[in-house]
Amino acid sequence: MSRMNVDLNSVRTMDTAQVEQGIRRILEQSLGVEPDEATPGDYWEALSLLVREINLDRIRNTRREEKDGSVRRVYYLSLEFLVGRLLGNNLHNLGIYHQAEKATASFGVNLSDVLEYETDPALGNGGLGRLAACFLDSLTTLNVPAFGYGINYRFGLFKQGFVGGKQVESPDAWREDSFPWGIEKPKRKQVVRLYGQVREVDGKAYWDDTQEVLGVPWDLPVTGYNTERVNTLRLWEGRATEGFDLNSFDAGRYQDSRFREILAENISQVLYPNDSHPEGKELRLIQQYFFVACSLADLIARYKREHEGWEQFTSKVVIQLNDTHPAIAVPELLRILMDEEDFVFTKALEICRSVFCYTNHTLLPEALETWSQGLIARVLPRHMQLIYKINYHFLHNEVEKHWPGDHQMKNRLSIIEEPNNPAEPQMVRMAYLSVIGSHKVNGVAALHSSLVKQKLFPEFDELWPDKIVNVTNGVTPRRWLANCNPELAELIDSTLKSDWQSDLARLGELKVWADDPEFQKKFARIKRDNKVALASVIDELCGVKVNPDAIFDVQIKRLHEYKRQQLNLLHIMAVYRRLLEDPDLDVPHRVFIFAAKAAPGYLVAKNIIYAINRLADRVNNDRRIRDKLKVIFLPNYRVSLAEKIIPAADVSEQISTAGFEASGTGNMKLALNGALTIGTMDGANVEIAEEVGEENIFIFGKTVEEVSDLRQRGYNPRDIYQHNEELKAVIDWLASGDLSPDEPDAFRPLVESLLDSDYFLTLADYQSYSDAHDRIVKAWKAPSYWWRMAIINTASMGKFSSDRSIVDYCKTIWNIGL
Ligand code: GL9
Repeated sequence: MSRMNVDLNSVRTMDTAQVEQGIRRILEQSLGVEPDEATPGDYWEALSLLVREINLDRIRNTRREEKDGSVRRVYYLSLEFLVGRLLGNNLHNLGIYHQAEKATASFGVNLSDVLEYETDPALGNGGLGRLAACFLDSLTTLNVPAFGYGINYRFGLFKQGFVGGKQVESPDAWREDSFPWGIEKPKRKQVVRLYGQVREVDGKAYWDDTQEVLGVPWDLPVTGYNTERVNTLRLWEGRATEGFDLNSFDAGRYQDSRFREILAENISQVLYPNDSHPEGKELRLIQQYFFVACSLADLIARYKREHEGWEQFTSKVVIQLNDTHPAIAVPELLRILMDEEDFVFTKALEICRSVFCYTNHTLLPEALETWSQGLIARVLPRHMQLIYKINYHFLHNEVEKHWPGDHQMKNRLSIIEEPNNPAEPQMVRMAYLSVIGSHKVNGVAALHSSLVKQKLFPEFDELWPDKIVNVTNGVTPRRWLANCNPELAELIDSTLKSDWQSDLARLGELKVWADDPEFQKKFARIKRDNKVALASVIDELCGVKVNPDAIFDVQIKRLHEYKRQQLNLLHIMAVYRRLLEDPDLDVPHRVFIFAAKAAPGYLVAKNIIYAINRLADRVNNDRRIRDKLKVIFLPNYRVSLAEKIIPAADVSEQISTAGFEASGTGNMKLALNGALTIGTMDGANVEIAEEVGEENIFIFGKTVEEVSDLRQRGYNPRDIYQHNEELKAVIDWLASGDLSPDEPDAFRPLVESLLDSDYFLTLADYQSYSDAHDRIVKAWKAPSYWWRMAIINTASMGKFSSDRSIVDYCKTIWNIGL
């Protein structure tokens, strides 16, 4: 693997005076404003443009270095990249954050105010998209030649507001704000074909009469920590192939030409806001194919510029499929190899299998993508043929060889799912296509990967015992500690005197300080400062004053029943009742903080948001409980808000039903910043518990085995409801309409979901959860004990750096030596 060795020391050592000169030059010459008239927004723009100049220099150097083609490149295909704001992160990676701080101060402006002017690109739904962004940061930091490929959505994830406590969505037209990071590359545009039909002549397939759209790339620079390398995130935008088509207008085919334009421009308009069930819409399938086709054509063109022939393709290219969203890449590469490059099928499939790998991010059955055979055949007729061909080969050679004569097995493993009812369409299972087309499949945490083997793909695991592997997720310590919590980063710097940011395992050395009263004091002081800062955000956004000496207990993630915000809600209702019964109760003050977006069509999730907001209204205005309890729902959760909440959290709620959260990554970010986890044995919580030790985490609830036993025995939530007095009281209260007098039945969807089926076992885990909270209260009352645990949590998070995840991918999946 080639280590970059480009001399950019002049940049690395840019001093305050140079940054100051740069800002002045750009203000005057590019933005046309005098420094003393410039607004903080102008400073943001000037500083961003300065950083952009540096990045562009480095991108050119990176490209020059790689021209000899000696390296294997990683191509990370993902429909989502939740990159977050880039200026602060770039300054940090370039090693000029402090210089920029001083330079802006010399103009009389505060850098952290300046950074707030950046729009927060929300090109993802949640964990899956944010993971892709952390991975790009780590790939670059580790000097791995890599490209991210995705879509440059005009509208990111919707903005969330509350009206009377209910979620309302509005469009996020983020590109209307100035955003100097993206650079259009019209020369690298691609033509994508859709629809049409396939003709066969002499055994060769021709895909004709297609509609064509253009993909135009926008490049975002991806900087790494302590490296000169800058990788590229290439995001495609749909355009019409030509403007107004006079020929078809003359021929009376006006509609055809308009259709092309409308189709093309719609492709990259919106990110679909569902986090757990695919939207079976034609446009979504087109989005998937569009970005896959552009990306494959682009990477093949790059390969051809650097190499003769196809011999080296599999040793120079590896393509990671982020979930099944880009799975159509398998038949697309097959099509290119067979129809355009004249490979025979078996050889083409072999090539596909050596370059593709697939990451599974969820076990939720409703989240497993399928497309109707008819839809694929209409939009991508050649691809549907090739999927049949892959399937035939797989079933009649590979499955037949392993399970001779077993027709049931062929049915089970077929890429094409036969409907139970013949009136229903045949469905194409994208996960099976991904497994069959890849050389490795990975889950995202140890528990998840073992469930992928045992529950999701047991037959594939038997057929190919080495194919399914684990790579536990990670988060970048640059954004999620160094940038978002500079005070803690400084304390760690001065304590360890080593570069923990590029070797997070070094945090382990902090453990010797865990009992040191002086160190504890500093650690606690920093947490308090961060809580004061968050308190002012809360006041600004919610108009509620919270006490920074209270326990800040946070649950921040998408709203989903399996994540069980409703469990948190029921418990807070119980705490409130206890306080009403005895306002003198000797308990610490507590602030429960939520932030979460619900998919716009997910009614129960929206109902939970409404219930929390209604409860918050009641609790926060009740003087009887003397501020001992506050409930906050921060609107419009996004990366930049997470960066403010995480450093201020004392308690991290990771309370999913065991077996449902594939990994979680917020759990890692929060523990890294010294929050104590209350969590189930699910996802990466299991590994967090292993790292911090069970005495430093509050584990509760049923395990995966207990969940499945309980289901098998037959679970009736009403049994628990009848026998748990407190739980019964809060559910009755919720059902009574007391929290929503204007709309007495408002919470019926939630109450029914809890009492009728309780699929996610909220009631079954309630008592154990409530007991775990009592243990938290007890621990809080002994500060030296609490801060010891918090320090041990931070010190034990070394494993959860995304650098470690990327090293694992390099070793076990990509065959890249570091
Ligand atoms: C997810 C899983 O649910 C998380 O547990 C996991 O940490 C991430 C990253 O691997 O992937 N899968 C998934 O579809 N989402 C995840 O967060 N959902 C969203 O991104 C909204």
